[in-house]
Amino acid sequence: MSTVAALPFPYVFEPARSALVIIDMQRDFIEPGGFGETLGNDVGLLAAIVPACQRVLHAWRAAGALVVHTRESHAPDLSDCPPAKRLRGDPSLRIGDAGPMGRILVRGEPGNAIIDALAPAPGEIVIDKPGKGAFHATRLDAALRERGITHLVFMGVTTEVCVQTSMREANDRGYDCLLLEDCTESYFPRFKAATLEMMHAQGGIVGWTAPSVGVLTALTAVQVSGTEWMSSRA
Ligand code: TIU
Repeated sequence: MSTVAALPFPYVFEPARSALVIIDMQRDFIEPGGFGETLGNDVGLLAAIVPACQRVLHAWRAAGALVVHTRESHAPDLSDCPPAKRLRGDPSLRIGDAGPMGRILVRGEPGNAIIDALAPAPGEIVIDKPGKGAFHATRLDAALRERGITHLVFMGVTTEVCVQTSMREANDRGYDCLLLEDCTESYFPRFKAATLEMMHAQGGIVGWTAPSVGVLTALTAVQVSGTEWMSSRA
């Protein structure tokens, strides 16, 4: 068992039963010309968390524990994009329109890729999700249960949209969730702060939050044998 100093109290996890879930670290949200910018956001803020995310990803991989990446994305024919999502608001380009990095939020387009610094490695799970939450209309829950995963450590963007939605979905499904404070970001700093606070309020009503250093320290002592989460792979 590993223990991390966290709010509202220490987070205890077994790396062999835990997954690192990296939410939507895609060019569409982090680089100019993508979905985030079409919504009117300053995407500059988000790139600042990449080094901290990289440190955790490398440590998690070195420990041999499971990594999950998600991408917010839609099929090229937009059959999985509800009109309510495509038509909402007044973006400069809508989902499916051609932008400087290809069609906005469409699977396989350059802008939809995970940024190079956090690119998935062979054997890691990649989930394409049409919604904000990682569990809605995806195989994520089944993939985690097949591998005996009970604890999820979250990183990614944006804190109050896809990260918060995914962590709430996970909490309702019975996972113990930790959000790494320096590995998540919002276009709105006050929304990030409010989200962290509301996650761990009321005795951890949604889960825990902590700086990543505790997880890095805990992982230095860990080597998952490779027979645990991998053993139930199809
Ligand atoms: N707009 C915004 O803050 N986020 C999203 O649309 N998606 C994710 O958070 N990934």
